[in-house]
Amino acid sequence: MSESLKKLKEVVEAGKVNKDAAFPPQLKGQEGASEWAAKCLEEGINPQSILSDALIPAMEVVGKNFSENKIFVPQMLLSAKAMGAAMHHLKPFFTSGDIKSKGTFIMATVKGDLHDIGKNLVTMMVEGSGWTVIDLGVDVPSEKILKTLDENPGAVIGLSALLTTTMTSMGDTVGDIREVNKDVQIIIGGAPITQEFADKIGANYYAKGPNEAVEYLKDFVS
Ligand code: B1M
Repeated sequence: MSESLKKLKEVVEAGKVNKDAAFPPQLKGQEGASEWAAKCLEEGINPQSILSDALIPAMEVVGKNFSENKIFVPQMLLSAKAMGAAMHHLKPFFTSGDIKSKGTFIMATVKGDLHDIGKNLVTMMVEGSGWTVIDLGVDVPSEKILKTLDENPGAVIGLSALLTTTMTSMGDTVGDIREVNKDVQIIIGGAPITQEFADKIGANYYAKGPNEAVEYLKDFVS
């Protein structure tokens, strides 16, 4: 792995957002995720490799450290911020899609869930594949999704959940949507989600990652 990719992974794990960031104190004045991501791109490293070889593995380490009580919520949040700062540089590479929109995709992290990194990745990739994406953000109640669907008939819905507790909320959201609209395509994803769960709650498809979501959407180009 290149030295810059290694450094990027390290600073995301450490929660070092950029050079000016005061945290962590031992890295004061040193370059952070923003600078190292820019450097990786300057060196010609493929944006997909920056994502899958440095950023996603860094968040896996962060999750493991959190589970083992080696770090706590504030550190996890700073790592998420650092990942966001790096993704800011990658976004143009993932969103330079076709000019004519292939359709509308409504994306949300379900009610009660504040995790948005995976959602943002799906948003970027789907947008980059030529869809118009309406990103409703995190902690989104079903009413908001239904209102947006009403304003955008024919749209496909994407839902993300990262917590076992918010899987219930995802089930409720899909139930609320199905009460009003039996036919809308609903794609779900997130670390605890499975196809079995998708079948159980009445979603059409479980996408393991953004690429699976993009592939599935190919069948619904308007
Ligand atoms: Co939270 N958190 N967190 N967290 N967090 C996890 C999820 C956890 C596994 C950590 C752990 O214990 N090991 C654990 C959940 C345990 C469980 O439920 N089984 C956990 C917990 C417990 C919590 C809190 C409850 C902690 C607390 O307060 N005590 C709390 C809950 C807050 C809430 O949501 N109400 C909490 C808070 C936070 C922060 C706010 C500090 C921060 C999020 C900041 C942010 O997102 N802006 C945070 C973080 C960063 C994590 C970890 C470390 C990283 C998540 C992440 O961004 N991963 C996470 C541990 C881990 O995942 N290893 C953890 C990288 C991202 C690219 O992956 O989101 O899985 P992911 O997305 C993937 C796929 O899942 C998929 O594509 C993406 C790319 O491959 N995907 C889709 C996702 N959505 C999709 C939708 C699709 C298709 C694919 O189609 C529609």
